[in-house]
Amino acid sequence: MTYDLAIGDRAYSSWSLRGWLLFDAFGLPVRVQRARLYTDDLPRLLEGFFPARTVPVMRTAEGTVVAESLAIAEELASRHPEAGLWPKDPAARAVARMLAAEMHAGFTALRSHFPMNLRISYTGCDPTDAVLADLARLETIWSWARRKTGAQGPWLCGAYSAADAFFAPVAGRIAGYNLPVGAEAAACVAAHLAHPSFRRWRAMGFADGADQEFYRRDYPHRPWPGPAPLAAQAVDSGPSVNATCPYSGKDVTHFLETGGRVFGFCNAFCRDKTVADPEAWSKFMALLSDG
Ligand SMILES: N[C@@H](CCC(=O)N[C@@H](CS)C(=O)NCC(=O)O)C(=O)O
Repeated sequence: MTYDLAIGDRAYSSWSLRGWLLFDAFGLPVRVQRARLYTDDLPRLLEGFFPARTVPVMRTAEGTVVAESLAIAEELASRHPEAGLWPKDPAARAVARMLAAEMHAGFTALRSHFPMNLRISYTGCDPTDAVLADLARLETIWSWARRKTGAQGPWLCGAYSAADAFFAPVAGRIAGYNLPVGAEAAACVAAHLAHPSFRRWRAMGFADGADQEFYRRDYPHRPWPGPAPLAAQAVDSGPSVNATCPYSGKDVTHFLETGGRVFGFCNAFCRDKTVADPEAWSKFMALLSDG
């Protein structure tokens, strides 16, 4: 059973990130259709997902359209109880549900002052009092959730759950605008930035097209605080170590160079997402270590 999921630009669409993580981080199969925010592409894409107004929106195998990230989480959890979207323990599950719902409905100052932009990290951003209040609330409920559920690792309710997926864009904002949080929240942010699904999403976000002007800010830049990607660059031509694409098995047409070796892919998107973060892609890393 495969789902269709409509999303916006990966670098900028925080709700789309939540929606996609509900599949990717829990091993659920999904076919993605993407449209650029602020263009006619988005309403055009949504025509196929009537009556959705926003992304993310999914269509189930039997053709039912489910918009709203919280509804997507609940529907997937009901259909795939084995996937572990919510914690099994009833008390931890209640905490996770509350956290996701509060994120869905709140944190408006943080969201409007610091829109998610996973392509860059700024510094010197001077959060307003309203943003600082949102960050304090975030730290309160994160810490409460971890204590309440006895979470040992960095995630909010024990194992990674839908509650963590809901806060992944906030982690992106804290990283992207260098927002002040204490050590416990900073560890949670670092775990998001290193999470394999988050890394793949961010890498694809660099391959989605040009920067969106709406998200450009004048703050000074700093290096992205997540794992530093292996150095790789797009190159015009082969020959490459491999004759067929590590992802599709088709003949290679687009190339990247890393560590003095050239590797091929069957399209620009797959080449560029690999350039952005080679280690995010296990099939490429297998090729790199074999090649
Ligand atoms: N409450 C919705 C919010 C979705 C949302 O606002 N998505 C934005 C993109 S991040 C969107 O589709 N904007 C297009 C528009 O509002 O026309 C959810 O949980 O999915």
